[in-house]
Amino acid sequence: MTHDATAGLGDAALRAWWMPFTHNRHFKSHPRLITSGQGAYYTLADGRRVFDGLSGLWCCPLGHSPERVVEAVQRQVASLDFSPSFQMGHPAAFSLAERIAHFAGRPNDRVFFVNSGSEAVDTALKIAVAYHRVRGEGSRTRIIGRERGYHGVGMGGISVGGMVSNRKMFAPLMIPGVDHLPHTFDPRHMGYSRGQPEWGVHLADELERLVTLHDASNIAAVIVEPMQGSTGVIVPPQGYLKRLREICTRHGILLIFDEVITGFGRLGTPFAADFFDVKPDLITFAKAVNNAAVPLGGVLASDSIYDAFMSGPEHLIEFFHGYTYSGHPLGVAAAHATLDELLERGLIDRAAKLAPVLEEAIHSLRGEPLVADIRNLGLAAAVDVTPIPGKPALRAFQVFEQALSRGLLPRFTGETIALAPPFISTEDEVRNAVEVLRAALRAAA
Ligand code: PXG
Repeated sequence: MTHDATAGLGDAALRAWWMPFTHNRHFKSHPRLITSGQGAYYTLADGRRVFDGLSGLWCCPLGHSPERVVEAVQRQVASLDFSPSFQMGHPAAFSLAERIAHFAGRPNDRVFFVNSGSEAVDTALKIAVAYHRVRGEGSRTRIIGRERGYHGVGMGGISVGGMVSNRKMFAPLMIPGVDHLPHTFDPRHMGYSRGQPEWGVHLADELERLVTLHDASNIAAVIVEPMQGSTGVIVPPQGYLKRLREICTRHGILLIFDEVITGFGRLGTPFAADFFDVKPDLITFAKAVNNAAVPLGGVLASDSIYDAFMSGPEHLIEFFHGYTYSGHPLGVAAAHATLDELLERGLIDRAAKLAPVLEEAIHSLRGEPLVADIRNLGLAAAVDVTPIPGKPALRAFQVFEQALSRGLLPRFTGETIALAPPFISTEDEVRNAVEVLRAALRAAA
């Protein structure tokens, strides 16, 4: 008999899973279990349907179990479940790489496949450092990240990241030679901004200061999320990313956009690079690339970076890096189907059209109890709540619980509640999600 994984959970099972980024003790005494998902809604173990206010974890723009993705994965697992990608390859991974490069408007780019955002980040950092070395500039090893940045949980990602809780326990494991730009959030100058704040472009000049401090000849790359997602939808000031690009170009430093959240349409354009009209040298992606049906991520690298590696004898490996599951057939099949859906149904335009609806709605929460700031960009928004003195992060959790009991699953981290609905949402669903959040704020106050 096969194991019935959906049966009611006993204490022993609840005990066994050490859950990621979760308050395990509290969770296990108050489990919140999702048993199925369809379209923009999850069904919880008690049978209630809740609106998926964060598209899973920013990763399901098509909603849940979209037919085309389901069928593509089913077909794939029945015909080729796994294929090695070291010294062998399967056709659909090549055609996906080509499609993604075109989708990104970077048709000459090469795509390196990985299985998660964290792996994409560590891969991009390795490419950057190795790139300078193969060009004979091996002293360029430093990486510049940014405060409040989130780049996953690999050793490279936590080193360049800037969220203290993700770093403080692991100091001895961090890669050396990293420095950080200041984050760009200052509520005194940009409180309740709609879209990009007008204030703050000068913060990009901090990169010049770091170049002066370390010397460009020692710096390999700068990595930033074009819009900081995990730390609470921190939107770059107008002109900021363009200025980072100029400074990087002037000093021969590679610019990496970590688009794990923004890639594949979240801002209403294929990538944030399109939204901001800035061309990074490397782009990381994951999550929405295949609607998260199967873990998949990747790095887009400009052809000049790829070409720099293509020296030496042709029978030798050029880049000693890769994962057993790089280009996994199931992840690749899900990505083809996701791209079909995004493109044929015009869902990225739909995200762009929903963005002002979300903006109007979310900013109408200004003045509601507990609200300390509101930010938005594309189909993403965040509300900061006033902390409970001496109990960090508890307030946002209380608002989250109130929202969940009213049929909305938002995201809470720190003192922030975030929303990033699926692209298939209707305008009414977006407005309604914000009304539920309003009721939750009032109830939690
Ligand atoms: N880079 C960025 C910019 C991310 O947002 C990662 C890398 C790591 O991806 P993986 O696939 O290794 O988890 C992320 C992940 C949230 C939330 O609620 C955000 C992420 C993951 C889970 C929750 O903000 N971002």
